[in-house]
Amino acid sequence: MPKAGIVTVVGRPNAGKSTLLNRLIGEKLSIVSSKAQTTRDKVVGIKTEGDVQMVIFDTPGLLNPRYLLQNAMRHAALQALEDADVIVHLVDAMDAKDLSLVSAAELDRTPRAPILLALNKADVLPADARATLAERAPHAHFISASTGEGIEALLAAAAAELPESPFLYPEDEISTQSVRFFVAELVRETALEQLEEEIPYSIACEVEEFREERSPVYIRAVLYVEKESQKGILIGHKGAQLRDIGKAARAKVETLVGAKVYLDLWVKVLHNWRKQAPALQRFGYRLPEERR
Ligand SMILES: Nc1nc2c(ncn2[C@@H]2O[C@H](COP(=O)(O)OP(=O)(O)O)[C@@H](O)[C@H]2O)c(=O)[nH]1
Ligand SMILES: [Mg+2]
Repeated sequence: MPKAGIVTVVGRPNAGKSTLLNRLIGEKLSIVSSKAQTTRDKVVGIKTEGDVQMVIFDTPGLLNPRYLLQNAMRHAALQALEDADVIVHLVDAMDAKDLSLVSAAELDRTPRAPILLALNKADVLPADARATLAERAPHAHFISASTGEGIEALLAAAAAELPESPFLYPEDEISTQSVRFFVAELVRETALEQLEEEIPYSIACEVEEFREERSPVYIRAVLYVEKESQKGILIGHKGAQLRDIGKAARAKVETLVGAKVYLDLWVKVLHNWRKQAPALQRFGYRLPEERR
Protein backbone atom coordinates (compact mmCIF):
# COMPACT_ATOMS: atom_id res chain seq x y z
CA MET A 1 0.00 0.00 0.00
CA PRO A 2 1.41 3.45 -0.87
CA LYS A 3 1.74 6.20 1.71
CA ALA A 4 0.66 9.80 1.28
CA GLY A 5 0.08 12.80 3.49
CA ILE A 6 0.94 16.31 4.53
CA VAL A 7 4.36 17.26 5.87
CA THR A 8 4.28 20.74 7.39
CA VAL A 9 7.54 22.63 7.86
CA VAL A 10 7.33 25.25 10.61
CA GLY A 11 9.71 27.34 12.66
CA ARG A 12 10.95 30.81 13.45
CA PRO A 13 11.65 33.32 10.68
CA ASN A 14 14.93 32.66 8.79
CA ALA A 15 15.31 29.04 9.98
CA GLY A 16 15.58 27.94 6.34
CA LYS A 17 12.08 26.52 5.76
CA SER A 18 11.75 27.78 2.19
CA THR A 19 15.28 26.63 1.33
CA LEU A 20 14.31 23.20 2.67
CA LEU A 21 11.14 23.02 0.58
CA ASN A 22 13.10 23.89 -2.55
CA ARG A 23 15.73 21.28 -1.71
CA LEU A 24 13.07 18.61 -1.15
CA ILE A 25 11.25 19.33 -4.40
CA GLY A 26 14.43 20.01 -6.39
CA GLU A 27 12.88 23.17 -7.86
CA LYS A 28 12.83 26.72 -6.72
CA LEU A 29 9.23 26.97 -5.60
CA SER A 30 9.44 29.09 -2.50
CA ILE A 31 11.24 32.41 -2.42
CA VAL A 32 14.23 32.71 -0.11
CA SER A 33 15.90 35.73 1.41
CA SER A 34 18.12 36.75 4.28
CA LYS A 35 15.41 39.29 5.16
CA ALA A 36 13.01 37.77 7.67
CA GLN A 37 9.31 37.35 6.84
CA THR A 38 9.79 36.64 3.15
CA THR A 39 7.23 33.84 3.07
CA ARG A 40 3.77 35.28 3.64
CA ASP A 41 1.47 32.44 2.79
CA LYS A 42 1.64 28.67 2.73
CA VAL A 43 3.62 27.36 -0.26
CA VAL A 44 2.82 23.82 -1.37
CA GLY A 45 5.31 21.40 -2.92
CA ILE A 46 4.58 17.80 -3.87
CA LYS A 47 7.27 15.12 -3.71
CA THR A 48 6.50 11.69 -5.09
CA GLU A 49 9.16 9.02 -4.81
CA GLY A 50 8.63 5.28 -4.96
CA ASP A 51 5.41 4.53 -3.12
CA VAL A 52 5.47 7.69 -0.96
CA GLN A 53 3.86 11.01 -1.79
CA MET A 54 4.53 13.97 0.47
CA VAL A 55 2.52 17.13 0.18
CA ILE A 56 4.94 19.57 1.79
CA PHE A 57 3.75 22.84 3.26
CA ASP A 58 6.26 25.66 3.65
CA THR A 59 4.90 28.24 6.06
CA PRO A 60 5.49 31.82 7.23
CA GLY A 61 7.73 32.09 10.29
CA LEU A 62 5.89 31.65 13.57
CA LEU A 63 6.03 34.95 15.41
CA ASN A 64 3.81 37.22 17.41
CA PRO A 65 1.78 39.39 15.03
CA ARG A 66 2.31 43.13 15.26
CA TYR A 67 0.08 44.13 12.36
CA LEU A 68 -2.75 42.58 10.36
CA LEU A 69 -0.62 40.99 7.61
CA GLN A 70 1.33 39.17 10.33
CA ASN A 71 -1.98 37.92 11.75
CA ALA A 72 -2.71 36.39 8.35
CA MET A 73 0.81 34.93 8.21
CA ARG A 74 0.53 33.31 11.62
CA HIS A 75 -2.94 32.05 10.76
CA ALA A 76 -1.55 30.35 7.61
CA ALA A 77 1.18 28.64 9.65
CA LEU A 78 -1.23 27.50 12.39
CA GLN A 79 -3.68 26.15 9.81
CA ALA A 80 -0.85 24.19 8.14
CA LEU A 81 0.01 22.74 11.58
CA GLU A 82 -3.62 21.60 11.98
CA ASP A 83 -3.59 19.97 8.54
CA ALA A 84 -0.30 18.12 9.06
CA ASP A 85 0.19 14.35 9.21
CA VAL A 86 3.73 15.00 10.37
CA ILE A 87 5.42 18.24 11.42
CA VAL A 88 9.02 19.19 10.78
CA HIS A 89 10.04 21.79 13.36
CA LEU A 90 12.96 23.53 11.73
CA VAL A 91 15.39 25.41 13.97
CA ASP A 92 18.44 27.42 12.96
CA ALA A 93 21.17 25.45 14.76
CA MET A 94 23.27 28.61 14.98
CA ASP A 95 20.51 30.25 16.98
CA ALA A 96 18.95 27.30 18.80
CA LYS A 97 17.47 28.78 21.97
CA ASP A 98 14.17 26.98 22.28
CA LEU A 99 13.87 23.50 20.84
CA SER A 100 10.25 23.00 21.87
CA LEU A 101 7.81 23.97 19.14
CA VAL A 102 5.00 24.70 21.60
CA SER A 103 6.99 27.27 23.56
CA ALA A 104 9.10 28.64 20.69
CA ALA A 105 5.96 29.36 18.68
CA GLU A 106 3.75 30.12 21.69
CA LEU A 107 1.15 27.55 20.68
CA ASP A 108 -1.98 27.12 22.80
CA ARG A 109 -1.69 23.35 22.67
CA THR A 110 0.49 20.55 21.39
CA PRO A 111 -0.29 19.79 17.75
CA ARG A 112 -2.03 16.51 16.96
CA ALA A 113 0.62 15.31 14.49
CA PRO A 114 4.03 13.91 15.51
CA ILE A 115 6.86 16.47 15.51
CA LEU A 116 10.33 15.85 14.06
CA LEU A 117 13.01 18.28 15.20
CA ALA A 118 15.46 19.32 12.48
CA LEU A 119 18.45 21.52 13.28
CA ASN A 120 19.35 23.36 10.10
CA LYS A 121 22.52 25.06 8.84
CA ALA A 122 24.69 22.15 9.99
CA ASP A 123 27.09 23.18 7.23
CA VAL A 124 28.20 26.20 9.26
CA LEU A 125 27.79 24.71 12.76
CA PRO A 126 31.04 24.28 14.73
CA ALA A 127 31.66 20.76 16.02
CA ASP A 128 31.49 21.70 19.72
CA ALA A 129 28.13 23.45 19.27
CA ARG A 130 26.87 20.39 17.44
CA ALA A 131 27.94 18.12 20.28
CA THR A 132 26.15 20.31 22.84
CA LEU A 133 22.98 20.33 20.77
CA ALA A 134 23.10 16.58 20.23
CA GLU A 135 23.17 16.17 24.00
CA ARG A 136 20.25 18.57 24.49
CA ALA A 137 18.19 16.92 21.77
CA PRO A 138 19.28 13.33 21.12
CA HIS A 139 16.53 12.72 18.55
CA ALA A 140 17.19 15.84 16.49
CA HIS A 141 18.14 15.55 12.84
CA PHE A 142 21.14 17.67 11.89
CA ILE A 143 20.55 18.88 8.36
CA SER A 144 21.63 21.47 5.86
CA ALA A 145 18.97 22.70 3.50
CA SER A 146 21.77 24.37 1.54
CA THR A 147 24.02 21.33 1.00
CA GLY A 148 21.52 18.49 1.41
CA GLU A 149 23.28 16.94 4.42
CA GLY A 150 20.94 14.83 6.54
CA ILE A 151 17.96 15.31 4.26
CA GLU A 152 17.53 11.65 3.31
CA ALA A 153 17.32 10.56 6.94
CA LEU A 154 14.82 13.31 7.71
CA LEU A 155 12.68 12.29 4.73
CA ALA A 156 12.74 8.65 5.82
CA ALA A 157 11.64 9.65 9.32
CA ALA A 158 8.81 11.78 7.90
CA ALA A 159 7.70 9.03 5.52
CA ALA A 160 7.50 6.59 8.43
CA GLU A 161 4.85 8.81 10.05
CA LEU A 162 2.61 9.11 6.97
CA PRO A 163 -0.62 7.10 6.76
CA GLU A 164 -1.18 4.39 4.17
CA SER A 165 -3.12 6.07 1.42
CA PRO A 166 -3.38 6.26 -2.34
CA PHE A 167 -1.56 9.23 -3.84
CA LEU A 168 -3.43 12.50 -3.42
CA TYR A 169 -2.11 14.11 -6.65
CA PRO A 170 -0.79 12.89 -10.01
CA GLU A 171 2.82 11.69 -9.72
CA ASP A 172 4.31 14.38 -11.94
CA GLU A 173 2.66 17.32 -10.14
CA ILE A 174 5.03 19.48 -8.07
CA SER A 175 2.60 22.02 -6.64
CA THR A 176 -1.08 22.79 -6.21
CA GLN A 177 -0.56 26.52 -6.65
CA SER A 178 -0.96 28.41 -9.91
CA VAL A 179 1.80 29.68 -12.19
CA ARG A 180 0.38 33.16 -11.52
CA PHE A 181 1.10 32.76 -7.81
CA PHE A 182 4.72 31.75 -8.47
CA VAL A 183 5.24 34.58 -10.96
CA ALA A 184 4.02 37.12 -8.40
CA GLU A 185 6.34 35.60 -5.79
CA LEU A 186 9.36 35.77 -8.11
CA VAL A 187 8.70 39.42 -8.89
CA ARG A 188 8.35 40.15 -5.17
CA GLU A 189 11.54 38.25 -4.42
CA THR A 190 13.46 40.31 -6.98
CA ALA A 191 12.18 43.55 -5.51
CA LEU A 192 13.22 42.26 -2.08
CA GLU A 193 16.73 41.55 -3.34
CA GLN A 194 17.19 44.98 -4.81
CA LEU A 195 15.62 47.17 -2.14
CA GLU A 196 16.67 48.03 1.36
CA GLU A 197 15.16 48.79 4.75
CA GLU A 198 11.44 48.75 5.29
CA ILE A 199 10.31 48.84 1.67
CA PRO A 200 10.52 45.06 1.07
CA TYR A 201 8.02 44.52 3.87
CA SER A 202 5.61 46.96 2.23
CA ILE A 203 5.51 45.27 -1.17
CA ALA A 204 2.78 43.04 -2.51
CA CYS A 205 2.65 41.75 -6.06
CA GLU A 206 -0.36 40.90 -8.17
CA VAL A 207 -0.35 39.39 -11.65
CA GLU A 208 -3.15 41.17 -13.49
CA GLU A 209 -2.82 39.55 -16.88
CA PHE A 210 -1.14 36.36 -18.08
CA ARG A 211 -1.36 35.54 -21.79
CA GLU A 212 0.33 32.25 -22.40
CA GLU A 213 -0.83 32.05 -26.04
CA ARG A 214 1.24 35.09 -26.99
CA SER A 215 4.89 34.98 -28.00
CA PRO A 216 6.65 36.23 -25.98
CA VAL A 217 4.28 35.32 -23.13
CA TYR A 218 2.67 38.56 -21.94
CA ILE A 219 2.54 39.14 -18.18
CA ARG A 220 1.34 42.33 -16.53
CA ALA A 221 2.24 42.55 -12.85
CA VAL A 222 1.69 45.32 -10.34
CA LEU A 223 3.91 45.98 -7.35
CA TYR A 224 1.86 47.57 -4.57
CA VAL A 225 3.50 49.75 -1.94
CA GLU A 226 2.02 51.56 1.04
CA LYS A 227 3.08 55.18 0.43
CA GLU A 228 3.90 57.61 -2.39
CA SER A 229 7.48 57.96 -1.13
CA GLN A 230 8.00 54.19 -1.51
CA LYS A 231 6.64 54.35 -5.04
CA GLY A 232 9.30 56.90 -5.92
CA ILE A 233 12.09 54.73 -4.55
CA LEU A 234 10.78 51.62 -6.28
CA ILE A 235 10.63 53.38 -9.65
CA GLY A 236 13.96 55.15 -9.14
CA HIS A 237 15.63 57.92 -11.12
CA LYS A 238 14.09 57.98 -14.60
CA GLY A 239 12.64 54.52 -13.91
CA ALA A 240 16.05 52.88 -13.53
CA GLN A 241 15.26 50.87 -10.39
CA LEU A 242 12.03 49.45 -11.76
CA ARG A 243 13.78 48.53 -15.01
CA ASP A 244 16.47 46.64 -13.07
CA ILE A 245 13.86 44.76 -11.06
CA GLY A 246 11.92 43.99 -14.24
CA LYS A 247 14.99 42.68 -16.03
CA ALA A 248 16.09 40.36 -13.22
CA ALA A 249 12.52 39.19 -12.53
CA ARG A 250 11.90 38.46 -16.22
CA ALA A 251 14.88 36.08 -16.32
CA LYS A 252 13.49 34.13 -13.35
CA VAL A 253 9.97 34.05 -14.79
CA GLU A 254 11.30 32.79 -18.14
CA THR A 255 12.97 29.88 -16.34
CA LEU A 256 9.71 29.15 -14.53
CA VAL A 257 7.43 29.17 -17.59
CA GLY A 258 10.07 27.86 -20.00
CA ALA A 259 9.43 30.52 -22.64
CA LYS A 260 10.34 34.08 -23.56
CA VAL A 261 8.39 36.55 -21.49
CA TYR A 262 7.40 40.18 -21.85
CA LEU A 263 7.04 41.41 -18.27
CA ASP A 264 4.99 44.56 -18.07
CA LEU A 265 5.71 45.90 -14.57
CA TRP A 266 3.75 48.65 -12.80
CA VAL A 267 3.87 50.30 -9.38
CA LYS A 268 0.78 51.40 -7.49
CA VAL A 269 0.08 52.74 -4.01
CA LEU A 270 -2.47 51.04 -1.78
CA HIS A 271 -2.28 53.06 1.41
CA ASN A 272 -1.32 50.98 4.44
CA TRP A 273 -2.45 47.75 2.78
CA ARG A 274 -0.68 45.60 5.40
CA LYS A 275 -3.08 46.86 8.06
CA GLN A 276 -6.33 46.63 6.05
CA ALA A 277 -8.42 43.48 5.90
CA PRO A 278 -9.98 44.13 2.45
CA ALA A 279 -6.56 44.74 0.87
CA LEU A 280 -5.12 41.60 2.47
CA GLN A 281 -8.04 39.53 1.23
CA ARG A 282 -7.60 40.93 -2.25
CA PHE A 283 -4.01 39.69 -2.28
CA GLY A 284 -5.21 36.25 -1.17
CA TYR A 285 -4.05 36.40 2.45
CA ARG A 286 -6.53 34.78 4.81
CA LEU A 287 -7.23 36.22 8.25
CA PRO A 288 -8.32 34.33 11.35
CA GLU A 289 -12.08 34.57 11.82
CA GLU A 290 -11.95 37.06 14.70
CA ARG A 291 -9.94 39.55 12.59
CA ARG A 292 -12.06 39.52 9.42
N1 LIG B 1 24.48 28.22 5.78
C1 LIG B 1 23.20 27.92 5.57
N2 LIG B 1 22.30 28.88 5.30
C2 LIG B 1 21.02 28.52 5.08
C3 LIG B 1 20.59 27.16 5.13
N3 LIG B 1 19.26 27.13 4.89
C4 LIG B 1 18.88 28.40 4.68
N4 LIG B 1 19.92 29.26 4.79
C5 LIG B 1 19.88 30.73 4.64
O1 LIG B 1 19.06 31.28 5.67
C6 LIG B 1 18.32 32.41 5.18
C7 LIG B 1 16.84 32.20 5.39
O2 LIG B 1 16.40 31.15 4.55
P1 LIG B 1 14.87 30.95 4.18
O3 LIG B 1 14.75 29.62 3.50
O4 LIG B 1 14.32 32.16 3.48
O5 LIG B 1 14.26 30.86 5.67
P2 LIG B 1 12.71 30.85 6.14
O6 LIG B 1 12.41 32.23 6.60
O7 LIG B 1 12.67 29.87 7.28
O8 LIG B 1 11.89 30.40 4.96
C8 LIG B 1 18.71 32.56 3.71
O9 LIG B 1 19.72 33.54 3.62
C9 LIG B 1 19.22 31.18 3.34
O10 LIG B 1 20.14 31.20 2.27
C10 LIG B 1 21.59 26.14 5.42
O11 LIG B 1 21.34 24.93 5.48
N5 LIG B 1 22.87 26.59 5.64
MG1 LIG C 1 10.36 31.27 4.02
